[in-house]
Amino acid sequence: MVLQHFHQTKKERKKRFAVLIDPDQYKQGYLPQIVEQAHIGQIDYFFVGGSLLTQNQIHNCLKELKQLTNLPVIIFPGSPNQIEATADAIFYLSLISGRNADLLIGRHVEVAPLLAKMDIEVLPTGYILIDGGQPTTVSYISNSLPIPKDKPSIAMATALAGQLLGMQIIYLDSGSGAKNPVSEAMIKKVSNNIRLPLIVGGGIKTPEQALRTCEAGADIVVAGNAFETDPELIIDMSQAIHSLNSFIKN
Ligand code: 1GP
Repeated sequence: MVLQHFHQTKKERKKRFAVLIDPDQYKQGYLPQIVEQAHIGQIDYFFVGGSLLTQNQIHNCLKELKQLTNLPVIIFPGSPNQIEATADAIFYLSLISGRNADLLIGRHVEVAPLLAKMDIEVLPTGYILIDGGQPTTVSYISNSLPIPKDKPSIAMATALAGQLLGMQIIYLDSGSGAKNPVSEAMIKKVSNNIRLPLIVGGGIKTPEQALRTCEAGADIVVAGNAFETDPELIIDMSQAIHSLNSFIKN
């Protein structure tokens, strides 16, 4: 079970790495290359999805990915049409940094009966969008205001509210392709105040940034954009993140 693995990660103070695959990048020969690097680098999870998909490839992408790997594949959905039973789990994302009712609860109501019948693990997730220095697809498409990057207290209060509402995971994101990743001060403030597994992503382009993200308190780091031009970076980033695990005593 994915959620159990996330909670165990937090409990044991381990660090995990997820590679995000954008189904719009999917074409013949794309996945084997990414998966090979991911296996060599011993990543922990694949996330699949995007805030706006234009190529109608998520079905084919997930099907091929499941054939290529035994690692957990988790849908990171931008909209209800990204729900597929082929994945192991799906983030049930509530955009708690925004005030767009549709993304707080509306779409969830629409898909709940479908999800309840599907054989897929549903991960109740408080999704918090942080200003990454310029508008991203997710900030535009979600029609919501990201939390200012220099306001860690707002991020902390938002994450705590998510925890009190019973969400099981907090996802801090500056959006795919963001200019700046979430700041260490903000990650620290959030992770010091919650007991839930914390996923952090958006604009992480180097192993050093990934390492700093973990050191600041992220339990799981996610990156995707940077690998579209340089798949081999997956190995270096994964090694940087996992290097911390040897120093962590249970
Ligand atoms: C997006 O956090 C993820 O939700 C990954 O961002 O594609 O910028 O690595 P990048």
